[in-house]
Amino acid sequence: MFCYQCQETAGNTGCTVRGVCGKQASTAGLQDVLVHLLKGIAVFGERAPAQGVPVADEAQFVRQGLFATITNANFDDARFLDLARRAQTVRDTLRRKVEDGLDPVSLPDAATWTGAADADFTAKAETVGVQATADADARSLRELLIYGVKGLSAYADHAAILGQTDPEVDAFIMKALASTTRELPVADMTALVLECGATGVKAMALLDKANTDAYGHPEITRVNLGVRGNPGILVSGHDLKDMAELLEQTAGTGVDVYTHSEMLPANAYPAFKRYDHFVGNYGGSWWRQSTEFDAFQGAVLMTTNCITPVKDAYRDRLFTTGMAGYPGCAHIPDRTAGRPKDFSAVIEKAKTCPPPEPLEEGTLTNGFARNQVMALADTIIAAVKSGAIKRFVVMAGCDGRFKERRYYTDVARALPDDTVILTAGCAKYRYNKLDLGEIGGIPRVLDAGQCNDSYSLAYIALQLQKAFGLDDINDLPISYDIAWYEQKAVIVLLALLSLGVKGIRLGPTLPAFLSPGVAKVLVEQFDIKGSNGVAQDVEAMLAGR
Ligand code: FSO
Ligand code: SF4
Repeated sequence: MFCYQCQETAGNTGCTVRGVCGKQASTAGLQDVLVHLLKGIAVFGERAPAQGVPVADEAQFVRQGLFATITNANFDDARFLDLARRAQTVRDTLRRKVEDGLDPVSLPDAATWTGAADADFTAKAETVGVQATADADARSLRELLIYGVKGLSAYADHAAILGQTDPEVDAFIMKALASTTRELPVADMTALVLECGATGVKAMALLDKANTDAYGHPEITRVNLGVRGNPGILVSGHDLKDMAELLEQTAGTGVDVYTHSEMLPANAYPAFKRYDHFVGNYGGSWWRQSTEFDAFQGAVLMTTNCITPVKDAYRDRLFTTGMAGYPGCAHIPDRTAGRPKDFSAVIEKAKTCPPPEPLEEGTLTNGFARNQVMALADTIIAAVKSGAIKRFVVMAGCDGRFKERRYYTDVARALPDDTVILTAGCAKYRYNKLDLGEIGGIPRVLDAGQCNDSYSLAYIALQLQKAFGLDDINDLPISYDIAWYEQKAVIVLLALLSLGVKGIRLGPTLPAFLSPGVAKVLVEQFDIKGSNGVAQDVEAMLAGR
């Protein structure tokens, strides 16, 4: 196996024996084969619009297939084998619809290779995947594009689940994936990476609309961190529709519902707050789940990533759904014919469990997505004009297991009292429970929600730019100190670059998939930087560097 798609890749070069995330070599191989076949679908999907052939279903399949390969989403070989077989069928059916005028000789292997026995798929993994591209810069740009498209697909899939799709986003996914089957000049590959960022902004805007149309605008909410005496279900991941349906199905059952990790922002949505049995948030960041799921004692529902290797202590009470999966854990099937998912197995399991052990007490203030921040815009703008707020620091992105991530806690502590941290994603768990105080009633940590809600941060920056009458977004008193882990952070980064944001600090390490040549381009064009340590970074950010 060879995988270097996330920040925790072995030795910051690549996982070659088993993933640091727990991914087995067999799973990595099947994921590579699946991505290869999805590229084959894209080769035909790219042609379809010009021939008047609709590809909405195929695009959905591609989005979901890519979503399943995101770090920590799905560890189940059987699911990947099934997805790979279905990918062949989707590809070959689409080919028949668009093959008029197609030169079969010019087709890449991804568009034609067909496996029959399970062993064919396993063997195919040897010849596809990251290392199939020999040139270092071409490989780097291809993978950067693929990881961006994986993140894009995750966001677009969340929006699609709520009924919102954008043919332009889907067309770009097809074009981008198809491009990776061809030898292209570096300039064309770089342009595609930037187009990916611009498409990411569209997808994030679409998801923001989908979430807020369905569940209202997040509002300032004090989220309870304690527990009650009933059995409970702990919901993790990012899928709000799963949350909505589970809340509805648990009402009146005597089972309480709590959020974990990236589901924390669900507490701030009006549509969810009305449920009395929605108690609050339990625990912290995704990587703490091995101890926190143990202590929770009840049923756990993983709606997306991040899953860590499942311990025996809670294996029989952990359920996956959507594109998430883990061998040996029960999976809640998808919706059929517009009917809600059936969470009764999760609820019945919860009823047999003791209530959660308390981990902490008190509350956490949440709900500063774009609408809520804009409601406070006058106060915020006045505070900037008076000098009460000197600088905003965007510390969005992901959290991770490694102790170097203490850097983000230390930066939050070291930032002076006249700075405000804007955050989204699980990166916030490094500092969201510190008492960093307020500035004139505005908390010094404004949490816009999940990484999926990063659009809010871009929106806030663009509105501030307008309010201050600035031509350049980089003239705002905003610094970016972004933490990345997996591929959704890649699309957030590319989206910020496409908006013209320069000088982003990216940590805790720069991606292993950036070749020296590609890293140089990012530094020269966008002034992307790594970290120089807490003191130096804070000083530089306060000086606008
Ligand atoms: Fe975190 Fe995991 Fe949301 Fe990621 S829980 S790391 S960027 O999957 O998706 O922020
Ligand atoms: Fe390694 Fe990350 Fe890939 Fe897992 S997702 S195998 S930790 S690079």
